[in-house]
Amino acid sequence: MEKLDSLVSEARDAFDKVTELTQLDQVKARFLGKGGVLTQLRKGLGQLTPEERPKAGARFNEVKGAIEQLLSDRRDVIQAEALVRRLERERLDVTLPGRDIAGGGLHPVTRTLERVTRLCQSMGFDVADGPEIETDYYNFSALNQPEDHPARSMHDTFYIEGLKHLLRTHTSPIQIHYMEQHRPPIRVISPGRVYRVDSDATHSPMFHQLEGLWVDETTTFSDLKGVVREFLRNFFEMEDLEVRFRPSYFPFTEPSAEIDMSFRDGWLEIGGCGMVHPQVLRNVDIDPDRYQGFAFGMGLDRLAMLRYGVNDLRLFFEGDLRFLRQFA
Ligand code: 2NL
Repeated sequence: MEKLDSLVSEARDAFDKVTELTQLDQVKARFLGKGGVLTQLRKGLGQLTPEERPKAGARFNEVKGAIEQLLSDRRDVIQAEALVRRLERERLDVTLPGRDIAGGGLHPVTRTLERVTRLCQSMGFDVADGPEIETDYYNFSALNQPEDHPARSMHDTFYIEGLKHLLRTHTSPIQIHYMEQHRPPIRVISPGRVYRVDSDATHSPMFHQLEGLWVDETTTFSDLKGVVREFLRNFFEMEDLEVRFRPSYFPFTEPSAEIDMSFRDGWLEIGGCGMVHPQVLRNVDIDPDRYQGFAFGMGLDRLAMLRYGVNDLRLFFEGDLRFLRQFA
């Protein structure tokens, strides 16, 4: 029983040495565990005489209670110290100025798209959208593009799982859908992303087009010239901008022309146009003997490059914020 007296200070010393909760459990086992010192001592009580036993039992309980109290106190201290350390580590200086929220901005091609959309709406055009994955029919056949036309080759077109679906190579399929759903008079523009197997300083595999379509009973080539010229003069805010129509060929227009605009000392090709081919009208169940119309197409990225003075198309699609921030 003498052992009981020194046990409390022995436990105090052992607990005080511990600085981590996990270690504390090990030391606790040494004193209070199944194979611990106290359990051994309690077994020894059985060897005492019945007279000795009550006093020794009471003393045993006293010591056990004291050790349990020491353990619990030490645990509180360790936890409190850990909390102080953590608060110190995670200290927040609430007086620091906040971080700026980076201001976003519209992409220069998006700004151009919104500008041409607004402009065409003011000229009475509706705005239509459509899927970027198209069928061969809407992208080619409906537009009078023959089966053996070079644009249909794998070389120029991104096909998707076979030859039936593809990424649209122009925005014309939007207008085919539109003509299937609307009857003349039709005045619509279709800006959007298009895709071609092509990549260099002036060609990106993804680029943007703007197409316009006007179909009515008396719509003529001179209406086409007036609309395109007015559009370009408004877009570039140049009242004396010259526009030139140069004979060309597209399967979906007849006659067809390239659109050139005056630029520095010469001419710059900016798009193509023509009178909608009678077969295209027939394909959407519009009678070509009663209706006629014109269509034009331009590269939106090209318009954006000219407006903002950018000389490499790829800069638009590399996602370099140092470049893009200049337009926000
Ligand atoms: C270009 C040339 C052009 C069209 C697009 C068109 C659409 C329908 C019917 C007939 Cl639904 N034509 N679109 C016509 C001529 C030229 O685009 O150089 N684009 C960048």
